[in-house]
Amino acid sequence: MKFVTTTLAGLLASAALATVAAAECETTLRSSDTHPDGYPTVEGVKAMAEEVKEKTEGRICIEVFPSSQLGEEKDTIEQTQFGVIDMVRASFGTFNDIVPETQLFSLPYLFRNQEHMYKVMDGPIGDELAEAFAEHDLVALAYYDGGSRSFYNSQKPVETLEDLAGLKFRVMENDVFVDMMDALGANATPMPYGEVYSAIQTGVIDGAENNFPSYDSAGHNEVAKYFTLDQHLMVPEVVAVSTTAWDNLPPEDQEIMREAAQNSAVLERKLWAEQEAASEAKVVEAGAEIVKEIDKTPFIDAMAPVYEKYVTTPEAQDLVKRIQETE
Ligand code: GTR
Repeated sequence: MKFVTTTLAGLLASAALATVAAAECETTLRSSDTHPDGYPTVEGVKAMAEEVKEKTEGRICIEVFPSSQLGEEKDTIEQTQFGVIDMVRASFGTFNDIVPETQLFSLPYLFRNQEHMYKVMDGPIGDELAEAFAEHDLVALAYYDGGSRSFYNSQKPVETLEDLAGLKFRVMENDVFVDMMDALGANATPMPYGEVYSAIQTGVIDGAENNFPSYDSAGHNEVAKYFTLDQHLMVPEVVAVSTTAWDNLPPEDQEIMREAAQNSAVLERKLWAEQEAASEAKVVEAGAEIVKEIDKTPFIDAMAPVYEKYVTTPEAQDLVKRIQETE
């Protein structure tokens, strides 16, 4: 799969096409994604759009705006809450301060592996969380895969926990991840995704943390070649609709949207697995040095203060236990 770089001409052409397409539709929902065309999440929502258009016989169109065309992730979530944008695909990490119920799902080393995460998100716990989204003017339609996140930097290979000391990493804009970095003995700089490349390039930060597809598609491998597969985070992603847009849809169309979103999650997860392998191979080919053999135990043990800080109430303790005990 190839990522498409957005050019002004391309943007104008797609805007013109979108206008033509939109003319046929009774309702057009604008959906935002920070990633470029070709990225699994973008292709997932596009597949959803196709299914919705087909099943509503062209009444509902979803227009996907990739590459942060509608703004940085946090802003687009807020705009979706206000009904300025209709849909957003984003990581729970960005939702943490906006839908605080997602916070516990963003704890380091919470999910054992992808299967564990799917089991949790596709079961009753995922359904309960969807109800929480509704209290924040958002309808959660499907949970996507965002793989696992690991550290990368421009300075040196990180082989042990001690190697992180003194390095400055960009984290997503939420308190859990800042505390996570403190617990690991490194420095956290929260900033939007779109600023990371130049911040590493100019030495404002030493690195960041993300999955292989983001490291690759955002070009971060060009400025931070040392990648350590410590997999400290596995953060679910969500396709959410603004309650304003949702409430305007008749129940049968809401059902079509839900089903199409669920189907798109199956596709996205398949594309994800392929893209992870492809991106890893691509960055290695381009010169990235990957530390794979790493003892994660010290990293996991270091996270204890983060759990102590965030898993405080009996409800939170119960939820984390239920997640951990999900087989
Ligand atoms: C990616 C995720 C994006 C965005 C980005 C980030 O892995 O898919 O939605 O949250 O990380 O680090 O900001």
